Amino acid sequence: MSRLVLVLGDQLSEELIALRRADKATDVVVMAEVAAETDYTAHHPKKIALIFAAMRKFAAHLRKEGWEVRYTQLDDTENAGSIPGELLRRAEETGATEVLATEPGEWRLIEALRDTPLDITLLEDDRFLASHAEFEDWAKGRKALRMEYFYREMRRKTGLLMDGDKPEGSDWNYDSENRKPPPDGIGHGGPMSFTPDETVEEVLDLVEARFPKNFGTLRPFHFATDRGQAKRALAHFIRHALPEFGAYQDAMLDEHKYLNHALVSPYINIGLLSALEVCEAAAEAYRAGDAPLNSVEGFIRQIIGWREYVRGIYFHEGPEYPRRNRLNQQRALPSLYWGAETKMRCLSKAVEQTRDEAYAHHIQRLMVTGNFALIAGIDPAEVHEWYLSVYADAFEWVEAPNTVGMSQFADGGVIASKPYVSSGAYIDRMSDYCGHCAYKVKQKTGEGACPFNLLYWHFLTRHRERFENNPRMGNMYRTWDRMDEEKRETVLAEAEAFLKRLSAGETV
Ligand code: FAD
Ligand code: DLZ
Ligand code: SF4
Repeated sequence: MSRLVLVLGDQLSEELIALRRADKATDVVVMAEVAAETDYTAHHPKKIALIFAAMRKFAAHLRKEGWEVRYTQLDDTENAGSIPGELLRRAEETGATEVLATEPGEWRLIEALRDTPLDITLLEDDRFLASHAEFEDWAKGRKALRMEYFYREMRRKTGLLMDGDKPEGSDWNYDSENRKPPPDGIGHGGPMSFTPDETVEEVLDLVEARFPKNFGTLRPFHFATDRGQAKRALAHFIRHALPEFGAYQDAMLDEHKYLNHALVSPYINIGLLSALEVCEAAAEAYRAGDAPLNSVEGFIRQIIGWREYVRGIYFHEGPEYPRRNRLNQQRALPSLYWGAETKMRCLSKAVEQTRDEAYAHHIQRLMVTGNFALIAGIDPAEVHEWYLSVYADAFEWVEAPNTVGMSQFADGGVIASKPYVSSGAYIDRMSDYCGHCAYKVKQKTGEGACPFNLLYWHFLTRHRERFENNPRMGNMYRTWDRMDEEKRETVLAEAEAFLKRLSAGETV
């Protein structure tokens, strides 16, 4: 009797455990475009198109390799509308009662599969370097689960940038050489872009017709949608951008959306590239003398460090993690996140780029949109919903720890040892936004003062009880306490007035 083999839209890899365990001669692969997955959040149209196009091409590839694939398109009349529904329909059709599935990256879908009345074997997704058991072993007995120590374990485990049992170049982390402010003319010509082929065009037409109201621009569409293209995009990054990746990793430029970032997260997350092959390509560039250690180490750390670590945290902390709100912030997400006009140049650029590309790089996500939401007191559940929907690489296992934990401190410090908040000075140092802004970054109060300057202090005062004894934040409170009282009162009153205008939907 044949079994069904479930392949989800972010599991598009031939090496997927469910495919490795299946029998090509007798088992039937099930893939389905379904409303339950397109509608659990209002995904960016480019994200839906990327997933559907890559799913359709992967199904064609599997068929060429000799698999029987039952593929359901979103507009098929028989479409059951959900992954469990599609499994049940295909089970009835084929007479199969057993299903091989690779664990989904979201509790919601794991629970839905567990509730499906079929004999479903959920196999642990071994596209990740650390298994659940390894992460739990590492976490056991630790007071704080800090990424840096986990990362060193992953370096040892993979042997990446290792010189015997010592780190290459003798340090584990070269961040002190990174994070330089941007000089003029940095950044390569951007990531490789791909002209839509027939399959992609068909999907674009479908997405355009079915999701006209979702936030985001669908065309032009230039993502890689199969493994061959994703490998070319990776090679392009390694050659043209990796050498300067480290030095200007945190830079932001008004007219330069990608700087030296890779734009490989969507491809790794949906299975077109493996995390290890991406890191090995970077390590090879170092060995060949084509990229310096600070860049290569910085890049590899993001993947075998941060990426693996946040995935471990998501499963370690459990299904209620995305709903945490330890700072009890309640303000609704302002409409500027959905493209309403704002005079704040940094935010308008980050949101505009997000709308057009379904992409913003890490520092835009953390120190512009994330920082603003945190200091303005936005409800982290709404912030989480926004990040989950607007980025092409957003899947809950990776998005929620980054948003709820790292960016909004809503987990109370599981991930970050202090909140990532800053005044306008940080954005000014790392970008060229402020020069084009209606606000004045150097102005602390009064007409035209940068809102980040006001809200930063408002945040610290609101949460003084929680943070003033944090050893990494004492300096901030001492600076605040040294300001004369009248100035402090003005800052807080102006911050309040700003927040009132923000919540009233005025253009700020
Ligand atoms: P590069 O800067 O070139 O980095 C290389 C790779 O490192 C990335 O492709 C990615 O695979 C990995 N990486 C880097 N930082 C992280 C991180 N913090 N966590 C996990 N992987 C990382 N990343 C996602 O993949 N999906 C998300 O939904 C997501 N949401 C985020 C939300 C917030 C609030 C923040 C602050 C960060 C988020 N990130 C997310 C992490 C990071 O911003 C993106 O991985 C990165 O911007 C992707 O672009 P890139 O491929 O050009 O990355
Ligand atoms: C994100 C997404 C979307 C938009 N659509 C589908 C789909 O129609 N079919 C599918 O199998 N997967 C889709 N996905 C990816 C899933 O939502 C993803 O597998 C879960 O969020 C777990 O990571
Ligand atoms: Fe952003 Fe303030 Fe700079 Fe304007 S002045 S771009 S609001 S940091």
